[in-house]
Amino acid sequence: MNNATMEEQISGAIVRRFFKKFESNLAVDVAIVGAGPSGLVAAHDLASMGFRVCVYESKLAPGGGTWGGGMLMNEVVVQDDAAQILHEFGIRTEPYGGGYHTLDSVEMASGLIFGALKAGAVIFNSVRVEDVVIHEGAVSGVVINWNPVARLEMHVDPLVVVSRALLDGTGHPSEIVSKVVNKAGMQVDSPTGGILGEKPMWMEDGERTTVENTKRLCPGLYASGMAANNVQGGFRMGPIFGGMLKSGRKIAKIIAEDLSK
Ligand code: 48F
Repeated sequence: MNNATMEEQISGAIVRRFFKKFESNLAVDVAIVGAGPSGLVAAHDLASMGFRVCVYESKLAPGGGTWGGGMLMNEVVVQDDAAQILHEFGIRTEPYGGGYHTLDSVEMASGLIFGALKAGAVIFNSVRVEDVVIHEGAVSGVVINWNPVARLEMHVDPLVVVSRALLDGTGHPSEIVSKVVNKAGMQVDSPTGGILGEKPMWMEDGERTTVENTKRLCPGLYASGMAANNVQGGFRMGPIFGGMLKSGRKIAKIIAEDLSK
């Protein structure tokens, strides 16, 4: 090692440390798909409670729909009661009046990511969850591959990580629940047993139902944020983020209770 060139040392450091991180997370308590605001709050809360938490994010930059504020104007709005969750991450907000706070979207995205990591969650970015593992009627893990492999449609087999709980935080498409319903043919806890699909814009109702719709869907599977709303047929709410933060907090509590039984 001492005689190694700088090039060997740097490459070796990255490869060894990455594979150490990867290998120690082949079986986790909670696998979270999607590093949007709801997934990141859930990751932070569950890791803070001592659970082994891995987040898989298909994009290079975690943060989901946070970065762009509203129509690329990089300010975010949250309700007064949700601002407290951001303050716990050390993220600053400014009272706006009318029951709302505003904050910088870049501070929100970076603060949520850093908060989840500092709490002990591990984030694998550029990794796409392409399928789920089912063992005897229970959702039991994720099938993962590099997102560039998926985007280039390369014929490359994936790897698998087993989980005690799997959270769909994939936002509007609820991709993971879709695999469970449409590919595995399983029923989930919704009015039809399937995915009702998101309704158009109604901010107030969408914010309320996002939190109400956040729940365990079947053994081993949970949904938060817009994924939860899509499954239960809730309205979309656009650039107001309090419901996402509260949804992440709610699902972390539900998962923690289930895993502690
Ligand atoms: O959509 P997203 O930000 O999730 P969220 O927590 O928050 C929704 C809000 O951002 C916004 C809104 C607020 O009012 O309506 O839309 O519900 O983040 C979802 C993340 O999941 C990733 C995706 O790249 C995004 O960063 N993702 C989606 N499918 C996969 C995935 C997949 N199969 N594997 C890995 N990551």
